[in-house]
Amino acid sequence: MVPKIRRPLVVASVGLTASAWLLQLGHPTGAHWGETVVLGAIALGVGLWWFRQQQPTAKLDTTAPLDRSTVEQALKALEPLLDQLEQESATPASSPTNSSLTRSLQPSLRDRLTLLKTELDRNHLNVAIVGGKSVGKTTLAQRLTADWLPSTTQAVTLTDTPALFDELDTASEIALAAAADLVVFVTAGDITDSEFQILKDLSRQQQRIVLAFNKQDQYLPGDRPLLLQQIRERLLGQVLVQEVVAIAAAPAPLKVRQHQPDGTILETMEQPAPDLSALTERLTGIVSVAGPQLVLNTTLRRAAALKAEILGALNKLRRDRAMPMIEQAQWLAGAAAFATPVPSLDLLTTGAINAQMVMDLGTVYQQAFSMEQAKAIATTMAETMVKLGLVEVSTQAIAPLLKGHLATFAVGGALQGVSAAYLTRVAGLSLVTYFEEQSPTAAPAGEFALKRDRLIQAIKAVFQDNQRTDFLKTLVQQAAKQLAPATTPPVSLSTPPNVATAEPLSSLAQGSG
Ligand SMILES: Nc1nc2c(ncn2[C@@H]2O[C@H](COP(=O)(O)OP(=O)(O)O)[C@@H](O)[C@H]2O)c(=O)[nH]1
Ligand SMILES: [Mg+2]
Repeated sequence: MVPKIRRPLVVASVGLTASAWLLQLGHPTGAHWGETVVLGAIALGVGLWWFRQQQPTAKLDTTAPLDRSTVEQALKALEPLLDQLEQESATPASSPTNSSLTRSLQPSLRDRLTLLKTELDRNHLNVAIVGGKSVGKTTLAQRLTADWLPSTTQAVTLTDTPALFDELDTASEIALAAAADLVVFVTAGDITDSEFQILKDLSRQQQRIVLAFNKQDQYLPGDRPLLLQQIRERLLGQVLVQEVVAIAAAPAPLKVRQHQPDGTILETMEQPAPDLSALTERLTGIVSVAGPQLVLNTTLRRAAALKAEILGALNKLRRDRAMPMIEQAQWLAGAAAFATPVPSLDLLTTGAINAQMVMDLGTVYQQAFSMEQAKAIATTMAETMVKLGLVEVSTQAIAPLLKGHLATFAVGGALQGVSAAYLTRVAGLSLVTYFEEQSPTAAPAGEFALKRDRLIQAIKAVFQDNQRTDFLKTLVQQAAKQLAPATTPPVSLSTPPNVATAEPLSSLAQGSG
């Protein structure tokens, strides 16, 4: 078999990568070290995109070692969050299924924190071998197990992970890699965009990576140094230059032609020996020197992942409580606008954003503010929504959808009713998004300060998110039932039954501010 020769494929945008790298170097490490972590890998519901946006760009910094007390503090900081989660799920939830879900979730979160604390003293190192399909991961794992592991004094477990890019579940594969102390990232050619993205994610999580450029035998000897150089340049800022090494875990047999004395040619197959020396040298160097450091890094990464999970559980619990409140306020506002139509621009100023809703949501999210402050927030939101033109945009989107749906009752107030319900919903969801961004534990009373810019951003984001026609259609369908005359009792929807048609006006009178 003639070895397949591959031509250099790597086209590195060196200039760009290098300058991005320099920019990263300019960043101070800051107190957020490690918090960037697994958030990207674990999807935790709607609120988290916000957190992710706020993450500072972590820099690749192997020169400033993480000290144990930083990690201990990070672990300690999880305790009040867990306490908060426990405390809030102990109070009866609006729906029994929710509370039982969080109850079953919590022991494991608490246990995981306890376990993480013992992890600080772990001696054993976990090395994960990751990479794309058929790049030689399994072959390499077998070779390292046979040839390298016995020679190291450090206790090491090697894990051969299934392919990263099988389209199976990249996120969970990244999470797997993030859980390891050291990643051997295997590639067999140029770095693809998805490989680059994953490497970037891992290095942002302060994951130590050795990149093994495998199947060297597939390239002409003269091309190999240049290829290695190109990969190193492409990965500047993600993987240290000296951690990018060239190997051949299982070189293909070579056909050797020998001229015989009788003039014939004898063809034989020769099996070249595997060449892993550059890799094993690096691995030995790293595990013998950096072991405890790697363990600290892993523990901090896992602490951040656990924090994200706790916050996710807390936000889920709070959302489950907030949603019925929003829906209630939404139909109250809808019913009021339906009964007493006002010019559409006045929708918001006439209490569509109910200060009581603001107050109630604030309580769910441990935001201690007064009714006066709740009213101020409601006013700020109404003004913002008017300024952003949300009233026109939504009434224009809703009007055509009303045709055919609300034939059964007066159409006059229908547009106003649905619009008011919709805008109230947007306001409620915006507040939820905003509150999720704030400290999850209660601030002392009287210290509440509204971050207006963030609230405005939340409104914009939520509005954009809810502009889909299918959502508006559902709302119109629900409105047809919620706002219809009492002769057609509302079918049970996701809204609580007490938000029926009989008492909206009186309730609104108590509730609006
Ligand atoms: N030519 C060549 N082939 C290799 C090398 N390493 C592994 N392979 C082959 O690549 C194929 C895929 O290897 P495997 O270890 O199963 O890849 P995995 O999917 O990443 O686990 C197998 O046929 C291996 O023999 C190498 O260094 N050179
Ligand atoms: Mg494999």
